[in-house]
Amino acid sequence: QYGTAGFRTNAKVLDHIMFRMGLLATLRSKKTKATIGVMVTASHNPEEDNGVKLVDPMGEMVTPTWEGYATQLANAEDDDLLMALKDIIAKEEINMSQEAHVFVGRDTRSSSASLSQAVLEGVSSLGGLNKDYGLVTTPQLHYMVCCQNTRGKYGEATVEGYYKKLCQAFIKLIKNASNCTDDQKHLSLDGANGIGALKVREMESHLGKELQISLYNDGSNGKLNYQCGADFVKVQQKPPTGLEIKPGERCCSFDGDADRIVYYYSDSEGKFHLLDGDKIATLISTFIKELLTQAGLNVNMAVVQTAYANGSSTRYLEETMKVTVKCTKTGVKHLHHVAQEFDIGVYFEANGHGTVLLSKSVEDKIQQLIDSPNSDDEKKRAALLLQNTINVVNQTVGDAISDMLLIEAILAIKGMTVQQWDAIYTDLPNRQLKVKVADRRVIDTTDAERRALSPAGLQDAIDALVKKYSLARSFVRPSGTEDVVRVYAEADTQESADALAHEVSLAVYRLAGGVGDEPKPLH
Ligand code: G16
Repeated sequence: QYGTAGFRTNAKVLDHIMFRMGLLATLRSKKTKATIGVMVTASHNPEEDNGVKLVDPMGEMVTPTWEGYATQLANAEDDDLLMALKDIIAKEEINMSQEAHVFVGRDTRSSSASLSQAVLEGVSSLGGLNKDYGLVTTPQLHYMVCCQNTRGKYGEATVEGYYKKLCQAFIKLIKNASNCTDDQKHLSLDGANGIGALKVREMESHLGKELQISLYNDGSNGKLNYQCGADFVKVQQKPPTGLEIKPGERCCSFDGDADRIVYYYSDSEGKFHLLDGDKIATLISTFIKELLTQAGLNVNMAVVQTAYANGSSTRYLEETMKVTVKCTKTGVKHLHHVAQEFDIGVYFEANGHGTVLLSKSVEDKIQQLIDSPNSDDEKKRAALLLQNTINVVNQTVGDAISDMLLIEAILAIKGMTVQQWDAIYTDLPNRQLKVKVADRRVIDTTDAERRALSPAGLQDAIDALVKKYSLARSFVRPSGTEDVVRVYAEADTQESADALAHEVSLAVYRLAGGVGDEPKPLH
């Protein structure tokens, strides 16, 4: 099934899927009369896995109907492939004489080169024209597709153009940071031994001395995502191996295809502090809201989260910041669409995957303020800051590089340390676990994945367990990228969150057909 972010499984069985996604991207291009993207990556999954994500014309994820076609094509027997293609062509009334253009990119996995070759062959066998971008981050490919289809209005469809746009905006933003010391300009970055590390190296010369990055896990000797990267740091709640973490110093981790980022530091007692997607959303939305007030702009803004959002973050956003908060199913494709309903939508998954969307009308209002001779200095300054914020953001999809630049600029402008950022609110202790079951599709959920409809008795069991703890919450959902069921629990203490997560894992194991050994307690 075309899952949370495309197809993902062991790289050895993906050849035919890749070829077929080349075919499908070509049909999608003919249908939309626009360039389509195909990214070969399994992002946060282990090195042995691979996968593929399709990118629609504006740089967003492919639509649900076409996800369905992707699933049909992937599952067709060889002999039925032609029929499956003809079926899509008929249903979508595709003009096969229409030209097709497909951009292809890949991550650093050893399997990615040959798998992307299979995509390219799929494209050319339906007469499509392709451009192979080679090694790029997933968000860079999304960006390039959008630039191409907006005829350069969003930027230049090259990696160099991407660096120039983002870094120029970052440098303009950082000029507003008075008294920023060299120490504050320093950041330690864990590149997950993946594509993000390569691309940060490439970008560095565009940053001048405005951001000094010490790069760890740059792929020169470690294994991709192994005990490092954003997913490891978020789920394990500990620093990655291979990164020297000095007390008080700001650090961040990218994931395997650089579409997620999390920050962290260790305090003087050596305690690890994580600043995840929820803290990032809070920082960015606070900054934007303050600028909107200074600029005198009244626009509707929302923060979009998933069930994984820490209860404290939702409470802070709603009660203290008085911002609208929406909750969707996991997967940025869901968050993106809800964020589009607002003038400004800040969307982040707790795992650090997210971005900011600003409507055309907000962009126009900001431009009017900049151009108007009647705007006072404060309004003009705020409008310029908002404009550069827009330019540093990759609005097509969550982007670790773009998010990092925006976060660094905000901290510098606000003169805020990572500790002060962390202190905005205190996370409720939480735990995430995985349970292996025979068929994860037996779990069906509702209410943005916060409640389980099946198997019978599971939700009642979770409700009863949650009642035993204070400030507790727990849910389970089948992963869309790995063959596991994910379990999330939060409570007033780490011991309670851990115990609850374990008890819920046991309920999943017993009621949903667990395989292997029963989950063991964490302590
Ligand atoms: C992908 C999606 C994310 C999602 C994550 C985990 O991330 O793009 O939106 O949160 O998978 O999904 P699941 O819990 O269904 O496995 P990535 O970074 O791996 O592409």
